Amino acid sequence: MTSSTGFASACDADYAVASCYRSIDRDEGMEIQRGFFGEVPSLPSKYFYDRVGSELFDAICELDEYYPTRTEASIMRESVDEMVESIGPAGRLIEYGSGSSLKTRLLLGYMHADVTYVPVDISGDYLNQVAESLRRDFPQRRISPIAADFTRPFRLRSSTASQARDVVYFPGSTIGNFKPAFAATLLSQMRNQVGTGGGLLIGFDLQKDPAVLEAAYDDRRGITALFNLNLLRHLNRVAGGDFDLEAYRHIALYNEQEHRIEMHLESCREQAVSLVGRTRTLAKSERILTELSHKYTVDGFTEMAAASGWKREQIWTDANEYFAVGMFWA
Ligand code: AVI
Repeated sequence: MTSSTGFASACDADYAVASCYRSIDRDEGMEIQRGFFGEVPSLPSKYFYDRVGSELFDAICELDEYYPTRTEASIMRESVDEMVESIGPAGRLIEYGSGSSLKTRLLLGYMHADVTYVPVDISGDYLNQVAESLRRDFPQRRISPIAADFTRPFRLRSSTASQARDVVYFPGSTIGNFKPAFAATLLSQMRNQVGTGGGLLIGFDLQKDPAVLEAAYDDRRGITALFNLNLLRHLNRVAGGDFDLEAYRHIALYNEQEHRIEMHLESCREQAVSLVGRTRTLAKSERILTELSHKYTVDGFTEMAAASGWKREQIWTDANEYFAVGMFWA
């Protein structure tokens, strides 16, 4: 295992076996440092997703309280015909942060046989495994994975099908995990990638009763708490941290002004913590911000998309109006 920062030397010896993810690079080390040693300590949410964190996230998706996954799945099942018709004969379906590509299987089953599926994910090994399994299950489809961190600009190969358009698929309300200014940057990046005439099929979570939201991010079984704490364990392994996992408490609160869930880890005592080669002291009850999850209105999201060059074509929601899937054109 190599690292340009030398943080890897502080990792557990079993890292290579225990995680299918790579170690951090210099930019990531700087990003961690800026957040954790800033005035209000924060940690990048992407470190939730090592192997244990991905399994915990799968468990979250099954929780009674966590409505987004099943609600989006039901919207997709209900309206997949309309979505596929609206997409038309796309040349490529490009999925940002494809992970297990589970949600895409439904779409792929219905889409035109000539479509090329381009899953984009940071975890190259996992991406290739998923691509192999998709090739077995959809032998007529071309599967063309790209290992990339979609939060940074990356290059798509140029399309071989000159007539057909490219469509970005971004399900799961992951867009909500970015501050609106960065969400708008990502939407512009997608718009530039597909060019004029390209499309965007995107899932986003809607504003609702704060009690429903807080329960979704602070479930009775404590799975979300484990998911939150696992971020510290992951950073202990890849960024030379020495967080004591017993000394933090999971907090999830809805910020009504900013329309977002904020997840924190609250320090149960005063303690010194080392990370990326530096040390800071956390006071008793001081909180580390670990995740934001923005909730939109359909009009608010449409406005943000319009400012990034997207015109709304259609929005599908569930009966409670908890979640939305939108089709937009460039
Ligand atoms: C991945 N993302 C859309 C989830 C969300 O709802 O914001 C992450 C999550 N965090 C806690 N529970 C789920």
